[in-house]
Amino acid sequence: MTTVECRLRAGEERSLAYDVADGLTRPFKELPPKHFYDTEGSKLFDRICGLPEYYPTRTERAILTARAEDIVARTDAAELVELGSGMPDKSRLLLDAMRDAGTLERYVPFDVSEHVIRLAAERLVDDYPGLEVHGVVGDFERHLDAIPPADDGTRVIAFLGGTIGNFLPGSRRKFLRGLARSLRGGDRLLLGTDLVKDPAVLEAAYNDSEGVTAAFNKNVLAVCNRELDADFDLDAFEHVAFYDRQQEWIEMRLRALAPQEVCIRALGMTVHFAHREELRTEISAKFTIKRLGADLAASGLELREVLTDPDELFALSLARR
Ligand code: AVJ
Repeated sequence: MTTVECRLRAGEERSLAYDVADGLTRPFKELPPKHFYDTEGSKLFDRICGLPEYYPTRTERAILTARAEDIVARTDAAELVELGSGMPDKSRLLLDAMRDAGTLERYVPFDVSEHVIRLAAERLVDDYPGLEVHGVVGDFERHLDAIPPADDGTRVIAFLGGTIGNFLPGSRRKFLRGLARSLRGGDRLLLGTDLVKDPAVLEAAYNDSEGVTAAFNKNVLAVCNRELDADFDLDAFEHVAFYDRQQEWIEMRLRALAPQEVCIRALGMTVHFAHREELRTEISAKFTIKRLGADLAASGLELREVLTDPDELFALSLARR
């Protein structure tokens, strides 16, 4: 059985107009990374996930493949809530283990795209007989309260892929506090985080040789052109990605190659870029286990277990209230 609850009205999907008006009038221009993921951007992201330099996706999948059974045995999970689910290829590893353990009852995918949720739900109810799918269409920064109350069984809330790294430290803890509130005693948070490592390895992952990440980064300008009737020239910007060792995060920016005016007609705005001026488009925080534990603790969560790969590139953690 499938239900889909919709917290986003059409058009409001990604609050782009507000974020552009706000972000491009700041003294240091910036746009939040959630606007990367239109149809084209999601395709580019899928390509990034398959790049030789981009280790997080395949490493997380390898950890899940090796440990899903173990995770399920430790949690006895009847229900999997997945934030930013997209197409649930990784969640299948968990759902398989839950089915095999005989505990699987419900899957709650949470995503901004209603289309993606309906498609995923359709396939999953076919593949897992008896599975209840309760989709939530929403923005997990604003609509966590739309997660349905848990049944009797244990619930695992999964936030995979390292997307937690997109939050700045303060809002990261605030977000985790919100998640903590939707966990009861036996429930667990399953969190995927990219780990601090050799800066050369990190920087290569965001400066791939095929230029897919560069295209992904610039695509946010194409999103503005289409959605807000803007006239960004994608060739007038270059992709920049570097590791900030102090902050322990990757920063992606777009650097203007010449001074220019960009007209954003839907907002009645003209934005000036100076020569080499940079627009910040993403931060992607990298974690040490110590800092992860501290972030969780500050948010009312206890780090119970860290699962990692042999090279300690990526971590999957289990935490509880
Ligand atoms: C989806 C946020 C985890 O930060 O590595 C990939 C997005 N940006 N390449 C990341 C991304 C550039 C990705 N997350």
